[in-house]
Amino acid sequence: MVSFVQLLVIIALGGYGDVSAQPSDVCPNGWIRYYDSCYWVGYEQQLSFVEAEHYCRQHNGHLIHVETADENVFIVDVLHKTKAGNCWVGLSDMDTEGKWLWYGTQTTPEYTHWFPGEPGGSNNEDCAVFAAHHSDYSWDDYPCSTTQHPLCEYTPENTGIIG
Ligand SMILES: [Ca+2]
Ligand SMILES: [Ca+2]
Repeated sequence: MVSFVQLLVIIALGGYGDVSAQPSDVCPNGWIRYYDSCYWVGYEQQLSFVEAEHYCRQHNGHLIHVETADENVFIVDVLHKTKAGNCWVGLSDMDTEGKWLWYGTQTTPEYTHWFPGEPGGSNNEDCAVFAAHHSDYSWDDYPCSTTQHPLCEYTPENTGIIG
């Protein structure tokens, strides 16, 4: 056990890294923290996929890359609580039909949460959304030119290190 005084010293020295860092220390105002990332849902914006990515980059982020089931569960919980409409997932097969890649890094997803039967839209539907009409916001492929809410992810450097 760490005594209260020891804990104060540890906090004062920043010795506990992530543990002593509160979300407000790491994420920009209004962004939500989950592990090493910060998230922002553009509830006021409805943008095409590329416009949405641009919007996120203006805020030092990118459209969300969902690496794990835990990350999906976390963000879906946020979408449920806020009754969000469709939001873009930063996942696209616009370069090669059927080859879905995280946009920007062009990496192959290890985790996806497609609705059963999706993606099914062929060449017309090359961008992924958290689909609000599915009870668990599982993913559908939509035309990239449709307008949906941006859902940005930002990973601060030196997460948890203060000063
Ligand atoms: Ca992520
Ligand atoms: Ca497609």
